[in-house]
Formats: sequence, structure tokens, C-alpha cells
Amino acid sequence: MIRDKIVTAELEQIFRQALQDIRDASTLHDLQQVKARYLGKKSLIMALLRQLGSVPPEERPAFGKAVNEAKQKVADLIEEHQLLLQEKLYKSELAASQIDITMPGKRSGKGSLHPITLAWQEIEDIFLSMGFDIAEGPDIEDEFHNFDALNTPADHPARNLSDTFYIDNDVLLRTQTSTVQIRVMEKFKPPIRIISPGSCYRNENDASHSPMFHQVEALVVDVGVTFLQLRDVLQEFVRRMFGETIDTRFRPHYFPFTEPSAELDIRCVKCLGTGCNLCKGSGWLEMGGAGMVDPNVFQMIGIDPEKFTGYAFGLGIDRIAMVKYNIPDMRLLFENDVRFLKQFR
Ligand code: 2U9
Repeated sequence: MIRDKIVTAELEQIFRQALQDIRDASTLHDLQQVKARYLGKKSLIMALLRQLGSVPPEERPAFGKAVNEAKQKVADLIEEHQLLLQEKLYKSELAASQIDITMPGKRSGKGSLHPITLAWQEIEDIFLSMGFDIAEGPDIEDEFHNFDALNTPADHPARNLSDTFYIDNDVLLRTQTSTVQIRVMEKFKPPIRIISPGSCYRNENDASHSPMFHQVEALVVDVGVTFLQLRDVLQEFVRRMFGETIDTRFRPHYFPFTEPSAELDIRCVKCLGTGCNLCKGSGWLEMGGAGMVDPNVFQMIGIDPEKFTGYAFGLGIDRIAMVKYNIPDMRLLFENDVRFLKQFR
């Protein structure tokens, strides 16, 4: 009986201390340590339980019951406190990560269209309004569409490996978008009135040449198409693109695919003809080439040259963008420097 009282008093003391320690545990880590101290293998309560064997048999049930009840109570209290601490932790984490929805958001930088895209779109709009359709075709071509059908013989310097990017025998990167006009003529009968804007590739690279550049070519085929119509369409295009005061002139030239052929100049947009650094004192800027479709081209593609005539021209989109937006060096168009691109917002 005396022993029983001593044990009860000891248990009582352990229990009271456990209660205090549980309450004092302010973090889950502290509580884990309290749990080990009172319920772990080496804990005081477990030590009491281990004494069970030395307790007289008649006292064992009461002794065991008291220790087990105390152990269960401590376990329940620890669990209760653990839930409390978990909730506290969750709330403090939530408060720390709270988003202030009244704060102004971060502005994502607004992009701008590339000057080539701007020029390209304006060129398309002008020609669409003059009744042209837009035709597209593959960048990777064969020799027939890039050279043979365009009356460019096998010994022509343009077919040279050093001027043209060949991928394989008879597989190349188109050097001009005329390949598209050939494909259109293979598919459709005249009347044809198209422009073909697109990327072209030539093995050259300096301040005024890029190995990849952009062209817009045009082709008009019908009965009674004349050089005068060609001149008027180009003059109208130049006025709309560069301004009403910008005149054009044609200089005789030679292209294998047109006859007669001419090069197109426009009045210098900077000095309007008096001579400046842009036009190198000439008062004119080179803008492209043009001509009447060579009868050989029509013959090659199965269009009767006795019945139909056609005009064609080619303009460099990059060149147009440079003149229009006063860009001094072609490389600026391909370096993707945002400080340059930002100016076209
Ligand atoms: C067909 C027949 C003829 C298209 C033409 C040019 C003249 C020309 C240059 C302009 C600047 C290329 O980008 S550039 O260097 N192009 O000078 N292009 S006539 O003639 C054609 C096209 C298709 C069936």
C-alpha cells in the first residue's frame, strides 16, 4: 500500500511535469523531444512500466492500469498540442506568403513588329489594293524552278556553287521568289496577277548583303499586258510607299527571264535629288529590277507567247525597309538588338 502510494505520487509528478512540458513546447520540434522524453523507450513512464515485474502480484493490475492510463493521457495531450502547433505554423506560413492583390502588377514589355515585317505588310497592303493576289512557295527548291524555267542556262554564273546554297544535287535554297511565279503558272492559266513576297538566299555577306534576304516579286500575265502598265504600277507603288513626290526612272538592264529589262531607281528620299550621302550624290536610289517576261519563260511553262504577254518585277523588302526607316546598315536588320527594334513601336 505504501509502495503503491509512492508509485502514484511519482507517476503524478511525472504526469504533472509532462503536462507542463507539453504546454511549454512552442514548436513541433520541441514537442517531438517532449514525446521522446515521456513516451520513448528510455522515458520515465516506460521505466515505471518496466518495474511491473517487481511489483507484488496483487498490486500489479492497479499499478499497470495507472501507468498505462497516464501514458495514454500524455499521448493524447501531445497529439492535441501537435494539431495546435501545426495549425499555428500553417497560419504563419500563409500570412507570410500572402499576396497583396491591391499591389500594381509587373508590366510585361510590349514587343514591336520588326521593320522588315512592317515594310512587308505595307507592301502587301498596297499591292492588294491594286488587285494583286499574294502567292507563296517553298524556300527549298529545285534547279528547274529556280533556274531552267527562268531561262537561266546551265553555264550562267548565278548557278555557280559560290553564289547559290546547294543542299544536294538539284536541291537548293531559292535565290529569288520567281520560283513561286513559275509554280503559279504551272497551276493556273492567265490572267495572272500576283506578288510573291518571301525569303531568298545567296552566298554573300557584307554591309549591304545578307545571306538570307527578303524579296517581293510580281507577275502579271494576260492578253495585252504592256511595259507602260508595268511602269505605272511601279510608279504608283513607289508614291504610296515613299511619298507622292518620289519619282521613278528606269535604266536599261539585262535579266535572263525578262526582255526588255530595266533597273528601277527612285528619287532619293533624303535629298529629293540634290545629292547626299544616302544616294552617294546621284540623287537616285536603286530599288529593284523589272521587265517583260521573256517568251522563252512562257514557252517553258506551256503558255502561248503569241497570245499572252506579261510583266514582272523584283524589289528588295530589306532595301525598302532601310530606305523607308532610314536604317544605315543592313546588319542592323538581322542582329535582333532590342535597342534597335524598340524604335519601331
Ligand atoms: C517570272 C519571270 C520574270 C522577276 C524580276 C527582277 C527583275 C529583279 C531583284 C530586285 C532586287 C532581286 O532582291 S533583288 O536583288 N530582282 O531585278 N526580278 S525582273 O522577274 C520574273 C519573275 C518571274 C516568271
